[in-house]
Amino acid sequence: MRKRYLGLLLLTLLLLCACSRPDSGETRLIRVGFSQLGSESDWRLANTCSMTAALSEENGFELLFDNAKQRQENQLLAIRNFIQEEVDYIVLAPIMESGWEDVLQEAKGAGIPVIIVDRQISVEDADLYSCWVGSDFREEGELAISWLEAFLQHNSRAGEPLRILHIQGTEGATAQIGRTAALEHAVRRHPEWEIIGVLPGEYTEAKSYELVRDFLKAERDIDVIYSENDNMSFGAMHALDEAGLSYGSDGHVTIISFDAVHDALQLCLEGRINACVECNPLHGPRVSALIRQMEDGQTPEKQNYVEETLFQTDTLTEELLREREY
Ligand code: GYE
Repeated sequence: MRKRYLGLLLLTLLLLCACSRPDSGETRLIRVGFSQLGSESDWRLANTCSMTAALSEENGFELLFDNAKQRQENQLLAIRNFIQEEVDYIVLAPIMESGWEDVLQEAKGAGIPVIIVDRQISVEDADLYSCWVGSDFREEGELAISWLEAFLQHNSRAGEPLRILHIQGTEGATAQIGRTAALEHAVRRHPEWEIIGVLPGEYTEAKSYELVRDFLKAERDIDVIYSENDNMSFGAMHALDEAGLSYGSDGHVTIISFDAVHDALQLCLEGRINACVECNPLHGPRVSALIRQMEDGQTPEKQNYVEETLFQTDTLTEELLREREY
C-alpha cells in the first residue's frame, strides 16, 4: 500500500516538473533590468528603441525598463528595484560618471552582473561592472575640431579671430566631458579662437533655445556654434531664426553638431548645419551580444568602442540619408 502511494507521489512530482519546465530551460527568458537615463533627445529615443527591440521576448529576454527622466536619484531607485527583483543582468545608461559606487556595490553583493552602455562611469573598483559599450566622445570632439580647422583653412580664414559659442550637454556626462575637452584643448592651441559663452543646454532643444535666445540679446557677433548634440542645435537655430541671424553654408554662423540623427542630417544636406559628428545609438544588439557571451561563460572585452564618422554638407547625399537607421 505505502509503496503505491510513494509511486503515485513520485509520478505527480515528475509531471509537475515536466509542466513547469517544458523545454528544460531552453525557453527560460533572461531577465534584464535596464535603467535608461531619460528621453531628452532624438538620439536617446533611437537608443531606447534599439535596446527594447533587441532585448525583446522573442529574442529570449524579459526586459524591465525604467526611464529616469534625467535624474540620477531615479536611476539609483531603479537599480535597487532591479536588485530586489533578482534580475539576471542590470544594464545602466548612466546620466553622469560619478555617484555609482554604493549602488553597484549592492548589485555586486547580490551577484548581478552590470553592463554599462553609452556614457561611462567613474569608479575606483573596475570590478563593479562587467563591461561597457559606447562611443569615444573625445574622439568625436577631435573629429569636429579637425573639420573646423580644415574648413577655416579652405575658406582662407585660418589664423583669423574666431568667436565660438559653446552649448554644453549635461555636466559630468562622458559625452559632455569628451566633446568639451576637445574644444577646450583646441582653443589652447589656437590663441585666435575665443569661447564667448558656455551655455548649459542639458541636451534638450527647449533649454538650448531659451539660453541662446537670451544670449543673443546681449551678443550677436558669433562665428561658430559648437553644440554638443543635435537637439540643442535645433533649439539654437530656432533662436538664430528669431533674431534674424543667418547660419549654415550660406550664412554667417557655422554650426557644428553632434549625433547625426535623421533630422540633423537632413538640415546638413540642406546646408543649414555645416557639420554633424556621428554618434551611434544602436546599442541594443551590442548589449544583447555581450549578455549572450556572458551566458556562454565567456568574459567580454571590458571597453567596447563603436566606430564613427563625420558628415558635412558637401559630401552628404540623399542616398546616404535614406540608408540611415536613425
Ligand atoms: O549625444 C545626446 C544624448 O550620451 C551620447 O546623450 C549620448 C548623448 C547624445 O542626450 O543627444
